[in-house]
Amino acid sequence: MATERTLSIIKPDATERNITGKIISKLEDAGLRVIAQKRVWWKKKDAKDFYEVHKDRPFFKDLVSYMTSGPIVIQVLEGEDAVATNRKVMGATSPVDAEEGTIRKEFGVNIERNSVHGSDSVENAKKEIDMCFAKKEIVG
Ligand code: DGI
Repeated sequence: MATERTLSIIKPDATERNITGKIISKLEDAGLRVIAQKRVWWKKKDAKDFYEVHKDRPFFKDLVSYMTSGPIVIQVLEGEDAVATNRKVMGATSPVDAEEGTIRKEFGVNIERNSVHGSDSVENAKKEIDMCFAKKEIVG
C-alpha cells in the first residue's frame, strides 16, 4: 500500500441537488482526505481539454455540454491507494452497474449524470491534478 493522490470531481448533477456534502462524507468514510478543493464552472475549452482522451467517442459532445451545464467541485484526495480506493467508492460508470453502497449507485442518475469523476491511474491522476490545481492550492 502506498499513499497516493487522485483527482475527484463532483459533477453538475450533484451540485444541482446540493449533495456535495453527502458525497464528500462517502469519500472521507473510505479513508480519503480532501487536501485541495474548489468550486468552478467550466468553459467548453476546460471540459474538452480535460476529457481529451474521449474526443473521438460518440458521447464526447454531450459529455462536454453536460460538464459545462453547472458548477462542479474539483478535489485532490489523498490516502492509501487513493486511486483504487476512490474508484471503488465511486462504483461503475453506469449507476445500474454500480455496487450497493457506492456513490454512483446511491446518487447517480444515469451513465452521463453519474455524480463523480475519479482518475483511473496514478499517472492520469498526476496529469489531472496538474491541469486543475496550482501547487500552492494543495495542502497535504
Ligand atoms: O472513468 P469513468 O468516469 O467511470 O468512465 P469513462 O472514463 O469511461 O468515461 C468518462 C465519462 O464519460 C463517464 O463518467 C460518463 C461519460 N460516458 C462514458 N461512457 C458513456 C458516457 N456517456 C454516455 N452518454 N454514454 C456512454 O456510453
